[in-house]
Formats: sequence, structure tokens, C-alpha cells
Amino acid sequence: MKNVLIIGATGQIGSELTMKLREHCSGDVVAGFIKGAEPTGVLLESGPSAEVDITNAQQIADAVEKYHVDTIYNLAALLSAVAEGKPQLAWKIGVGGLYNVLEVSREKGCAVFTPSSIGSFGASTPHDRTPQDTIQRPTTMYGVTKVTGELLSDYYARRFGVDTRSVRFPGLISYTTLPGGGTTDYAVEIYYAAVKGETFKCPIKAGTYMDMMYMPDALRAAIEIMEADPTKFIHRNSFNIASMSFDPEKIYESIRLQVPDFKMEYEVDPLRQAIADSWPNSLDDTCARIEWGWLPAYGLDEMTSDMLYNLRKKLNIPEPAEALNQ
Ligand code: AKB
Repeated sequence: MKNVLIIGATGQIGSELTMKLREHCSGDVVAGFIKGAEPTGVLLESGPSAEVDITNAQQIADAVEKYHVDTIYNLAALLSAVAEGKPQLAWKIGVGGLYNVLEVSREKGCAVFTPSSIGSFGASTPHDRTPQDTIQRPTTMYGVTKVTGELLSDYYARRFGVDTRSVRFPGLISYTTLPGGGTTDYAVEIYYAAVKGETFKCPIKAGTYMDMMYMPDALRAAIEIMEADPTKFIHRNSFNIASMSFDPEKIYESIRLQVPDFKMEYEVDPLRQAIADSWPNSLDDTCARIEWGWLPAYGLDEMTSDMLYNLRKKLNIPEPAEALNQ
């Protein structure tokens, strides 16, 4: 991996992955963006950027050509709840866009990372310690695009030798860029409410477990899988990865250990709840551990400490001890 194109570089994963890869790679890491979501600040200043709309194959090919790209991170997608409102657009980006990326990669010899998701599973999937190879019959458009993406990526690897690789991301939690329209977004929003001293209105019912992951682990997974020795792969698209599974009560308890007067109420969103109910409670990530050495670093309480500390810094909110001294 030398010269990299990130499609969707200003999104939740892309904004952090671009910066991390710029430290990590010897070549150019190109921040691909769409009109209206241009990079700003350090993302703009620290490396090249190019307008790359995933639905426009020519724009992808031009950026690959110009920067001699050998690896594409395809991060363009509509998240699960938004995709239910715009299913046609979700397909156009998730499947039509991926097809463009794969075709350009077949012609120009690029490796491709495309994340899948816990959303690729459905109600008929075993919910606890969901196996690597199991039933994938999702009922959301997001899930349909993810399963299609897994199959299409495996097809391009087998048929054309394109080096496609993928992980099934859980809900991702970070303090840098907000997610937009996912089912797991509550697990980010709850931290914002906690540091601002607001009562959190939780859209997901108590007892609804989903896999989640802190962003530093997710970024490491995205880099490590692209650098792994492919001769050890039995799977490619896509690997279960996991680090923690919790329900709203568990994350609330974790935050209350550090913010004792924090309050949460339930205001369940039926759409997000129905999606969450169809997803696994927890994934079995044994294959990723064996085939490329995946190992998470963060658990819930370590993540909570780091999130609260960094969000307070970002929002200029004093640490509780400092506030007492003021
Ligand atoms: C979503 O909630 O849509 C995403 C995901 C789990 O893929 N965060």
C-alpha cells in the first residue's frame, strides 16, 4: 500500500482513516470527496484531495491515474436508518458505486477495501456469537447492499484476481466526526449528552445488545487487513470483527461511573429499534483472529474514559475536577 485513494474521506471513518494513513504510508493518500462535503482544516492541508463521486467511474479512474493509486478504500455509503428512507440511492451508492470501484481496480490493478457491517445479517441469523459463515438474509436496504457488496467483491477476487478485502464493522464510536443516520449512532450521541450535562433520550430499548467498536480499533483493522499476508486467507469478503457488545443500560452505567449525575430516558425510535432487533447481539471473530491476527485493544470502560476526555477537550468543557477549582 503506497498511494491510496479514500472515497468518502470526509465521513465518519474516512476523516480519521485519511489522517492515519497519511502518517502510515510513504506515498500520497488522496482524500476523495463529493460536492458539498469538501475537506477542510488539517484534512485539506495535510495531503492531496480530489472530487471523486463514487457513482462517476471516470472520476475514480482519473484520480487513480493521476496519483498512481494502488489501493482504494471505498467508504461511500448511506448508513442503515437513512438508507431505509432512500433505498434507491443506497443501492446506487452501495452497489453501483462499488461496481465502478471494482471495474476501475480490475483495469488499473488496485487493491480494494470495502467495509461490510453487522447490518449484513438479519433476523434469521443466529444472534449470539454470530458465526463467520452463516445465514445472511437482511431485511434492510443497507443490509442488502452489504451482502451484495460482499458477494461482488469475492467474485472480482476469484474471477479477475482483484485484491478485495473487507471487515464487517460493528457500530463505530468516535469523538472526531459524527456518524450520519445509523442504527448504532446512539452510542456516540450518548457521550455528547453526558459531557454537555443533558438528559439523553435513548432511541434504542434497554436489553438491545449490538456489537460496537472504538474508532482506533476500527482504523487499525482497516489497515491491518490490507497489509495482511493473503496466503493465510480462507475468507476475504468479509471478516467478522468484534471488541465489545452492550445495550443502552451498559453504556449508561459505564458513563455514570465517571458522570454520576448523568440522566437517560427512553424515547424509542421504531425504525431504528426494528433494525437493531434484526441484527446480531454479538459476533464471533475467531476467523479474523486466526487468518490475519485481528485483536481489539479497547473495552467499554477504556473507551468511555477516552471519549469523555476527548469530547470535553473538543467542546471546551472543563474536566469535572477543573470545574470544581474554578
Ligand atoms: C449503522 O448503524 O448503520 C452502522 C453500522 C452498524 O453499519 N453504524
